[in-house]
Amino acid sequence: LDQHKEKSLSKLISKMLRHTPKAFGLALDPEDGSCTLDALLASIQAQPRWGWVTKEHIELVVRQSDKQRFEIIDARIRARYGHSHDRVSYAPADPPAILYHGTNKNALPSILLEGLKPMGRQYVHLSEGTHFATLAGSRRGELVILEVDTDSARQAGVTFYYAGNEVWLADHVPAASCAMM
Ligand code: HQG
Repeated sequence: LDQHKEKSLSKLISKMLRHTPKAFGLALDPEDGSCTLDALLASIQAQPRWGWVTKEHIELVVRQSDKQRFEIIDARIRARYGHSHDRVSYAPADPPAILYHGTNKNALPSILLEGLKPMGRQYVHLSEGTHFATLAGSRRGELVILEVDTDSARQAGVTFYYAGNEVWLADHVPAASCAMM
């Protein structure tokens, strides 16, 4: 699988598991957002130009994902994070004292005013280290990394959820809990 095809397949799977499963005839488990690998494979193969995909291709994309976007457990696959509204429920968890959020310079004034909002996704995305935050924030212009003080956010009523592999999620983070690095 060449790199271009691998990336396209990863994007297709992201779309199917995070955003519009129904448009692909895919029913996801309402709790964890998973489906069987077989169901995903059948839905991919049914797409024009994607008939050549095999289960090994999907496993390769899952394994190679720089940000561990997906996970396969017991022949079921799901996106670990990144969903649009109402797709997956996570158990609340205790975060480290500081989490990072990567964003861009243009979004900063609005974030410092109203805090971090999920925008088009189900949750705000945060990470334990700056690597993930850097990748996320570098996508749309000049990178800015924010430090989130999770204790103060929790005192303000924010619940944090762990999505695995250093990624944390929250419904909202007040501006008062965000500081520029
Ligand atoms: C910003 C991708 C204005 C926020 C990434 C971000 C990540 C505000 C953008 C994962 C705001 C939303 C998630 C406010 C937040 N005013 N802008 N009040 N609050 N924002 O893509 O965190 O590669 O929905 O800073 O790399 O960037 O697709 O969220 O810039 O891992 O796997 O609004 O998705 O992963 O953008 O990215 P997004 P995100 P994949």
